Amino acid sequence: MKSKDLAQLLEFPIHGDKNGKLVALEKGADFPFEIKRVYYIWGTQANAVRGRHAHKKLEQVIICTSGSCDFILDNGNDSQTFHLNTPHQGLYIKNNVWREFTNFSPDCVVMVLASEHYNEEDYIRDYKEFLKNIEQ
Ligand code: T46
Repeated sequence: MKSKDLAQLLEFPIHGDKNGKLVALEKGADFPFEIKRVYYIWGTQANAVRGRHAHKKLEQVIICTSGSCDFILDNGNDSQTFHLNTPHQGLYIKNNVWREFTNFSPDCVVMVLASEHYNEEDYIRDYKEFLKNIEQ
């Protein structure tokens, strides 16, 4: 990972033959944390903008299992856009990174593997508060 990278693109091994492809994710070498929650997002309007928040503690791996979308990440100093368009890659986003995601293809399905249970108190939904938090 380059030092300026705001997230890491994980490449998952593909088990495949002429009958199709399969990716298996297990706790351990292939995966950066113990998965406590899985959720997925679909049926999103092309120009919708989701996210617009950061997390205090939560880490996530984001997989675009179908179609494509863009993740725009911001650490208060730099911004970086990741185009997700394949199920064999996962975008590993640690805590304290502001994220927005948009530019959804009609068939886009985003699956998220999360290190923590859902907790609204872990969200920072105000950008000014996010900047204040990362200065501390
Ligand atoms: C991120 C992107 C990819 C729950 O009840 N449980 C959950 O586990 C989640 C994630 C959400 N919700 C409820 C809370 C809100 O009423 O679903 C609604 C939308 O949630 P949120 O604003 O978190 O959705 P997104 O799509 O803007 O963002 C989510 C994650 O929060 C975020 O960390 O990276 O998906």
